[in-house]
Amino acid sequence: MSAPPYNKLTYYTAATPNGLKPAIVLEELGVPYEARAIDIRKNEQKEEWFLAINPNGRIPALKDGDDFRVFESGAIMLYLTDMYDKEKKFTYPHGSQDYYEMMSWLMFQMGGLGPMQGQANHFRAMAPVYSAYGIKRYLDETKRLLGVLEIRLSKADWLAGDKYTIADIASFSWARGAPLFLDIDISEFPGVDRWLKRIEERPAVQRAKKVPAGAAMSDEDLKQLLQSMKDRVDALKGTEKDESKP
Ligand SMILES: N[C@@H](CCC(=O)N[C@@H](CS)C(=O)NCC(=O)O)C(=O)O
Repeated sequence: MSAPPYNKLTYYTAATPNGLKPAIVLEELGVPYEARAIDIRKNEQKEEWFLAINPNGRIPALKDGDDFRVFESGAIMLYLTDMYDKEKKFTYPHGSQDYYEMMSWLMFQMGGLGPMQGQANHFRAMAPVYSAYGIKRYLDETKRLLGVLEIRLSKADWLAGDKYTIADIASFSWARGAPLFLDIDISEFPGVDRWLKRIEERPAVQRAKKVPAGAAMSDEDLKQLLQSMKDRVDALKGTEKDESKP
């Protein structure tokens, strides 16, 4: 079999922070791709056909051609830049110092900001119980990680080197949700705030926010939905109620 790329991209996604990351890369690169919406509320990501593409049963995932798959959003971003960013507009040459700096920030997001902020979102807006401990633990950790971004972004425009790369795209996709999901006052992180605005205004980012078609919500609608979710969790405060139990 010939080696990739196969120039036939199918992107399996939903309107979530992890889904947004490769969608931005696809839109920035301007490569043709088909977006296939996965309904995670109906657990489509756990169906057998999808597990053959991502054994972890989560979005996002990518196919290039009929038989080649990549899963994990960080791996998908690396695949896309390796194969479809020949001019290295959003990455650096393999082996360079900048490349490893970019990789370090990418791993920081994949292993830190994403999982911690994801848990904070869960305890704050999705949990079947009210857990003051869970909310505080993950909210504090999310703020600490935003503080790590701030150390860099208070004195530089971009996370790695002197240009916008997949490292910025990865952390942007999560950090932008911190005020909406967690009521974090982003003005406490002024460098992060400036960087978020710098990325948000890019046309490719605006297009990526609408991928997959029909699934994405406006920030205003999302805000309202999240408030109702947080109100439900707040109503459990001071009770022993566990809504996961019949
Ligand atoms: N480390 C994975 C995380 C993927 C992930 O957590 N995806 C979420 C949406 S953002 C999902 O599919 N949730 C549904 C589920 O857990 O079944 C990545 O970066 O691709």
